[in-house]
Amino acid sequence: MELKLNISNTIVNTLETIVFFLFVLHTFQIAEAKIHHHTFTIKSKAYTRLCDTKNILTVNGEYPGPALKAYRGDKLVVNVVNNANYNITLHWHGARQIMNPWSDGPEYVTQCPIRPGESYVYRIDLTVEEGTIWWHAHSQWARATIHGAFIVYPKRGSPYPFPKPHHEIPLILGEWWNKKNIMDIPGNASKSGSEPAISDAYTINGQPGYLYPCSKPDTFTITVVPGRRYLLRIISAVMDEELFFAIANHTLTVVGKDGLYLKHFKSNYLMITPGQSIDVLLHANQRSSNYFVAARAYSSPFGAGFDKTTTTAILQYNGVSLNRRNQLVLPYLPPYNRTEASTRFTNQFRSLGSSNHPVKVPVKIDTRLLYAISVNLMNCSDDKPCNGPFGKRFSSSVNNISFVNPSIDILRAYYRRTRGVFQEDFPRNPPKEFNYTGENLPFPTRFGTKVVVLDYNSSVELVLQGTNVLASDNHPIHLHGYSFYVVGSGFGNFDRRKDPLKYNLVDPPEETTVGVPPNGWTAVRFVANNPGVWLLHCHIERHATWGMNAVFIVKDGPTKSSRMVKPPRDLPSC
Ligand SMILES: *[C@@H]1O[C@H](CO)[C@@H](O)[C@H](O)[C@H]1NC(C)=O
Ligand SMILES: *[C@@H]1O[C@H](CO)[C@@H](O)[C@H](O)[C@H]1NC(C)=O
Ligand SMILES: *[C@@H]1O[C@H](CO)[C@@H](O)[C@H](O)[C@H]1NC(C)=O
Ligand SMILES: *[C@@H]1O[C@H](CO)[C@@H](O)[C@H](O)[C@H]1NC(C)=O
Ligand SMILES: *[C@@H]1O[C@H](CO)[C@@H](O)[C@H](O)[C@H]1NC(C)=O
Ligand SMILES: *[C@@H]1O[C@H](CO)[C@@H](O)[C@H](O)[C@H]1NC(C)=O
Ligand SMILES: *[C@@H]1O[C@H](CO)[C@@H](O)[C@H](O)[C@H]1NC(C)=O
Ligand SMILES: *[C@@H]1O[C@H](CO)[C@@H](O)[C@H](O)[C@H]1NC(C)=O
Ligand SMILES: [Cu+2]
Repeated sequence: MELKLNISNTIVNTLETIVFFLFVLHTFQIAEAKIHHHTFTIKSKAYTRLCDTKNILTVNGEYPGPALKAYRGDKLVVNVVNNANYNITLHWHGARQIMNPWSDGPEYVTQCPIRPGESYVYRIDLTVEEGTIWWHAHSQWARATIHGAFIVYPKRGSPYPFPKPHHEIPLILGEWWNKKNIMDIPGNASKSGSEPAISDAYTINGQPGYLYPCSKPDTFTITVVPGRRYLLRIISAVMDEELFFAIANHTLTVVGKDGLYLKHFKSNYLMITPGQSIDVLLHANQRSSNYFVAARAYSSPFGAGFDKTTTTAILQYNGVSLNRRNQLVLPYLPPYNRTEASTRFTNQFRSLGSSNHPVKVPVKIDTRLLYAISVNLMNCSDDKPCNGPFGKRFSSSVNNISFVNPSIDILRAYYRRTRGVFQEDFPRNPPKEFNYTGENLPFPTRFGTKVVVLDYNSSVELVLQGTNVLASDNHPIHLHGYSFYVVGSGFGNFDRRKDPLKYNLVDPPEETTVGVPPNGWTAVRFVANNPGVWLLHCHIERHATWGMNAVFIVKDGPTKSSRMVKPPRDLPSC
């Protein structure tokens, strides 16, 4: 914010005026939202991890990328300049982009990619978001290294709904592939039909950590003063796995998720899916020492390969040197496949429901959707070999449709009424009812670019039904343009008669990325009051790459303030 106060030079010297000036400055800061301008330059830069030096895509040469910080009510203008050799788009994960899908980012859904040498200006208006969200690339697998924290403080002058922390520390969880160009991974996998390369390490703020000789000296360290409370803003930018996360000897107090507050609860560990952010308070109330912060996979599908490594950071009490190495002990983390531990953790989420953060769960539903989500296998063709299980190729689907990117973005085609880019007949229920969690289910799926069109203000209940096609898995489903209330969740097939009786309509958590339990279901509700084209997808990158995506078109409302804004002039073309 630029302060344009016309105070003449002649009076500045008196104390009174200075006091007056400070007063004005102070009230201005409370009253006025700020517009933040940033330039993000995408470029390739050499980084060394696990003793391997290679070029990765970065924003402004940083990995993880720069943190954005703003207050609720502020606006951001981010000029993204693509100086890399790949098509890129950016997504502001958890930002609602009210009436402005043009800045949302998923390639071929809301925009054509920013090509090498070109640029595009994203505009983000923070109206309801508050807490930790993040930003990341939404094109190919560029998200692996192009990502960063996006911190939204309460409105200027408003407090947190918890004791003010002494300090805040973003912890970005990531994934690292040694000796591989990450951007080649999906293409190689598609060529063979097999699963994408498994990573070599997970990372905390870019470092695999203390258990790796080549990362050890650079292990991320959180330094704390005994007795103080710290706000850890934990973001999972991981590509392909849910993680369990814990800090040795410390109990964590969970206070928020996905940029929305939760009723506080204590836990010794977290389960965080790709796409989620979880805010926790850490009380430095243990013996002055060094403690491991650690994370490793929660992988539920039977027989699937995954990265079994552990990433670490160090929690260091002020002044305690690290050479007393024998004191470093790993925290307890549940076994890799312990779904029970995941469920026990996530079942504790509840909306805060304070006057500043009211619960507004839709109770009268007029649009009911049931989406079955599956990992499938396909037959091969001459140009598409089959090196997947049973001599087939991997694919994945929502209601038996494996999403195919169109050649121009759906938003532009919708706005300009261009025909032939997408069809409006995406099935609102699985085309065939079957025992979704049964054994020996058929694998095939079909391809398409289909959408569900929702009337403005529809009151939607969407049930996400996990299936046991090929293998069940926890699928973190993310909806763009909205947050939703998670009103229910369970194992087995969703029962339309019995399960709604057990819904939480009082204080269900509001989220933007929800983990649908393996062989289970999750019911979410939202009011379709944000017109535009919005992607719904699994945040496990390989599943999205295989087609686990769906799209909503939400029609404009009747008034000027309920209509999508016009496309910006610099919108990239295909
Ligand atoms: C992709 O395949 C090529 C050719 O087989 C290989 O040289 C390269 O290492 C692979 N890259 C990745 C990321 O798997
Ligand atoms: C951490 O907890 C373990 C197990 O309860 C205990 O043995 C150890 O002494 C604790 N470490 C510190 C530094 O207090
Ligand atoms: C988890 O893994 C253990 C050890 O591999 C195995 O014995 C157990 O059956 C698995 N549990 C589930 C639920 O898959
Ligand atoms: C896929 O291959 C199987 C085995 O060869 C065959 O029975 C089936 O008809 C094929 N399906 C399609 C859709 O081509
Ligand atoms: C679905 O299959 C599972 C696993 O075989 C079985 O336990 C369950 O009873 C079946 N449900 C129905 C409704 O048939
Ligand atoms: C999915 O579509 C394929 C191809 O049309 C079909 O063979 C299969 O039976 C369908 N599966 C389900 C569960 O609807
Ligand atoms: C949309 O719903 C809200 C809340 O129920 C209501 O205030 C508003 O008038 C509705 N708008 C339209 C166009 O129906
Ligand atoms: C980059 O995007 C343009 C526009 O959609 C497209 O024509 C081109 O094929 C893309 N390039 C790559 C390497 O995907
Ligand atoms: Cu998935």
